[in-house]
Amino acid sequence: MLIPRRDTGFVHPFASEITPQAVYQDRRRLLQLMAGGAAGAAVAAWAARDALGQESGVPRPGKLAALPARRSAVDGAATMEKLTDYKDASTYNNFYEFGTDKADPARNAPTLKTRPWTVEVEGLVKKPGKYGIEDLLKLSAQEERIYRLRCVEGWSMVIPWVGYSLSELIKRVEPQGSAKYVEFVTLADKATMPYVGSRVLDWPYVEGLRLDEAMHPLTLLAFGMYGEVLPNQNGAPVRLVVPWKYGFKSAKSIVKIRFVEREPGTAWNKAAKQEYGFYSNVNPEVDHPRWSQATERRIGEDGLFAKKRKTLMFNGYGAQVGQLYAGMDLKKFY
Ligand SMILES: Nc1nc2c(c(=O)[nH]1)N[C@H]1C(S)=C(S)[C@@H](COP(=O)(O)O)O[C@H]1N2
Ligand SMILES: [Mo]
Repeated sequence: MLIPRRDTGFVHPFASEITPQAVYQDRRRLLQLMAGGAAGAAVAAWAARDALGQESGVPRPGKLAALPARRSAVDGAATMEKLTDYKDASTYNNFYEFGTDKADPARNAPTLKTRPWTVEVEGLVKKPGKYGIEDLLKLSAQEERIYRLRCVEGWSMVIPWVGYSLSELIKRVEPQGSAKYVEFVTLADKATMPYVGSRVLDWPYVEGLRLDEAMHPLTLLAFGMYGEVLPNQNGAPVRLVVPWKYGFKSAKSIVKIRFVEREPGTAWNKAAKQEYGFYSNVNPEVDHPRWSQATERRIGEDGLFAKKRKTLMFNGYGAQVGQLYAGMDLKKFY
């Protein structure tokens, strides 16, 4: 992300292992029709999907463990957009612990050990604690949310994530009145992450949100995508997805959630302060110092030389999150 890169095209090292995503798309469409278009109705979507799969003899989308979820009412904007192919979403990644090239995470992340896994909740909360990943998974009902993910580099994807609102966890741990920010610390394990220790970033990779941003129902604690547990390269076993902010705010492979009083230092802010601010809201009107943020390329859909699409304010989630920033100068707080 520090170096403006020209796109070198897509690499699909594991293409042969992944069944066509079209199958998934078709079933979703069918289920939407079956649900009478009632977005958010608690349809047993995944049960139905599996049944459909059995009937038609079509294999499941990938080969990771299924993570059943019901359709959510909160995703909104991107729900009816064409989903990014699973193979693109899982082979075109940013996960610098595994390398800086888009194809590196898929190649190198198989070494990541996602079990056992503990997420520690600490800092200014009444009920700090350690959550084993299995308990964290079951803390609230899993929902499927279709969110856009827009990278600061100028590309975007539309992904059906599986998880629940981070607010479910936050409510349980009862933040103290003095807690104003939430810090997300991710794994930095030299033994399994080849680039930890390299000078490209300060490790561990840390992200942060204001407490009200973290409490917003759109902020998703994600455990899966496309109906399955997350592939390692997408941040297994648990990551954040903050759909109205640039992709880098969505910290992967989280090990600590810490409640603090002051704005935490974050990985990209520390690496290049003048380029990556704390807020990092998707904002087509605020250029990155070295390139424009006015347009984006939808991965897998637009083609390398096709016309780019216009980037939407707050990545299209303005109606839901705009009020969080009322009265703030978003050119100053970028
Ligand atoms: N721990 C960690 N989390 C991370 C990153 C990273 O390098 N390390 N990269 C971020 C960036 S820049 C983006 S765009 C998204 C990419 O998520 P994806 O690979 O699932 O599309 O993850 C974010 N989370
Ligand atoms: Mo990014």
